[in-house]
Amino acid sequence: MPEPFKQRTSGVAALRHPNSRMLAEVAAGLSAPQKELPPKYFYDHRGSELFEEITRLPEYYPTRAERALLQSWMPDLIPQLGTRTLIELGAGSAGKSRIILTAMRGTGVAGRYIPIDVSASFLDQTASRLRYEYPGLIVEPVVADIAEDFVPPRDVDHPALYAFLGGTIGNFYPPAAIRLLSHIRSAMKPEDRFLLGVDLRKDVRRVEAAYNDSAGVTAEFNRNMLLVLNHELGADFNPENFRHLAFYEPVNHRIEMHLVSLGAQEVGIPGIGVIHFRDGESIRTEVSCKHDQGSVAELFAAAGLEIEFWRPDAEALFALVIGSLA
Ligand code: AVJ
Repeated sequence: MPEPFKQRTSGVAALRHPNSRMLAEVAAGLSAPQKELPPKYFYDHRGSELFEEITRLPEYYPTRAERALLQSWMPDLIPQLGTRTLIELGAGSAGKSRIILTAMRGTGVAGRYIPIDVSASFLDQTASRLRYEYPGLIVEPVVADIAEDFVPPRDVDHPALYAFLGGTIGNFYPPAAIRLLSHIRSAMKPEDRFLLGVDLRKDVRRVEAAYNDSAGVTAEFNRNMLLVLNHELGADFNPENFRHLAFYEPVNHRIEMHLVSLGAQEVGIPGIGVIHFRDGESIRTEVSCKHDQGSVAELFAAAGLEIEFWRPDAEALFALVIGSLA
């Protein structure tokens, strides 16, 4: 069984310390006036499990809404596009990818599936399960950080479908979102398509409830990032000393998740030093930007893409978008 291909990190420093990129990002983020950590660090094995749990919460509508859209649309869309390769960014456990893969199998093509994720352990599990469930499907997982300079895989069978689902584009500040879309666009041939899942702007209470679930899973997911820093960098965060905060920021149309320091405290991170927290000071751990057709059209236009189909669900909670070369 092939090992997932590891995208090489550039620079000499990256070779000296396996976590040097993480160390540099954490150092930069925690020295900013608004302390900030990249949301990709939620997803160690435990974090990926907690996210799976979030997707099953009654308050967390995006996953169910997106799944229903995929189920109603892919059986028609995939034969229409003639998709032969599915390249999925941030594949996770590939629950939703199965809907697309099943539609591909229905058209009689053997097909290739290239799941790309930061979490190697989840990817390995997913790849072996899918090889078993879809005999003949070629599964070629890639471990890569799509938030970095992401190089889309070449040598795929066309027409290819690049999928970025779950509303994860919302975790990217607009300039970074445009960079990522541009990278995808640069790999696309005219017959290829881009499938994007976006969470839509809606009633603020509905959105805020999705990030403040009553079972406290999102709070645990948020605090798990501190455990990731402890494991990966030898930091000495006590997650109990931080509380979960998630709110809608209407100017930029986004949810912000923070970890708020309970009291003044100091945290040591080897290679960085001592980080001071004032009482009530926060680390922003995630933004989750919410969109409408206009905001997606703007991102697409800036990346050389255009909207071919815009399909929201009946409640306008979530939308699937098909992009093609502009
Ligand atoms: C998987 C990135 C789309 O932003 O809604 C869920 C992650 N954060 N609850 C999102 C998340 C808090 C999720 N994405």
